[in-house]
Amino acid sequence: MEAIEKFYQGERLSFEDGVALYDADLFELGKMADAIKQKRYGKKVFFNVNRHINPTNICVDICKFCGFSANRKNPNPYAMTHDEIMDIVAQAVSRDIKEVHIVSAHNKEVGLDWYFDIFKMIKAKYPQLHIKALTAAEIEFLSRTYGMSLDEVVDKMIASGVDSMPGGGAEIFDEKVRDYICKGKVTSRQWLDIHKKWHERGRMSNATMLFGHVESRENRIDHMLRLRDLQDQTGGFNAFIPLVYQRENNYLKVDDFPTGEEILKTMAISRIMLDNIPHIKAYWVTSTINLALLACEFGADDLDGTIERELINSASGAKSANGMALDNMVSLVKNAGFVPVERDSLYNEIKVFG
Ligand code: V47
Repeated sequence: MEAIEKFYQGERLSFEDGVALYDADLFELGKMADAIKQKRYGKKVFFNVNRHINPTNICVDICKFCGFSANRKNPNPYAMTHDEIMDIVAQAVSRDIKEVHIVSAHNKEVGLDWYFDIFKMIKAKYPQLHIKALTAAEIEFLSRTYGMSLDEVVDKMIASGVDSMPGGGAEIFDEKVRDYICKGKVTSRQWLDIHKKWHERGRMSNATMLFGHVESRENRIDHMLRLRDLQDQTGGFNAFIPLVYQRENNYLKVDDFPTGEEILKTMAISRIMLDNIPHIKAYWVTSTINLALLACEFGADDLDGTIERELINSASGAKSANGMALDNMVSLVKNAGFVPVERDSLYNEIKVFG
């Protein structure tokens, strides 16, 4: 196959090459992706000791795939107080977490300061803690709701103590699919523009892709290439995270779900196509830990983290609500034949579990 020959000649692959790779043998793709991974990181598999916090599920936007936001199917609206959030952070800090990952729904009732005071309070009390918070979708919502420019919101994040941006809200960039699954929220162009603004301020972020629903293979490659183009300009993405679609409690009905083979191919192809993004995260929450560990033989090098509590993907069926204990994470990674490495949010190594 021409795409494979180009790969071994060290050439950058095109859109057509990326689509063609899906017809290659899974193990051939695995060999290619693993070669990249091993050259960069050997047998290391990274993870973070972190706490995910989802402070509210009340949302003005409607995404068909979302089982988290309060709606007719899921009528349990909540918005945490700052005291409740600080209690969660205090308990997590006592367990030596290094990062809080804070993602909310688009809640008009709580006010602008409710969002930013969360970060200010955490940073004031725990300056050493890395705050990864506000997806591009939340940033666009705040800009739209409070008449602020995207630049103003981004500057306010930095002034409030946010260190890096998570990759959520990217879904699928193809405008037709995006209109079908999440019309009305951040557009693809805005998503990329917001990350560009963030990178231009010297900050790092991640990028996700929600796959395994109504999108095509072509849509996935197009998504990856839009990210690769931005990364060529800014170098600000740390990790690419393919999120496997979870199907429960939502309004996006899908007949065919991706097989394990399709998921692993997507992981491997993302490692091959995204030659300029350092890390590929196999997010165990949406792929299951077993498949995530297997994905580490197909180009992935990172598992996200211990998480402690997760509400967005588990609302749609992922078995991740209570996170994973550190010991468990370490022994699973070791048993799979890898070297577990605890990292910080910017991928500096904290501890190698030899
Ligand atoms: O933006 C929502 C996705 C994302 C479903 O940056 C769903 O390190 C699957 O972005 N099935 C939030 N996915 C999670 C996220 C994330 C997770 C881990 C690490 C990082 C990072 C970012 O979850 C949303 C949306 O794309 N999502 N519903 C669903 N039914």
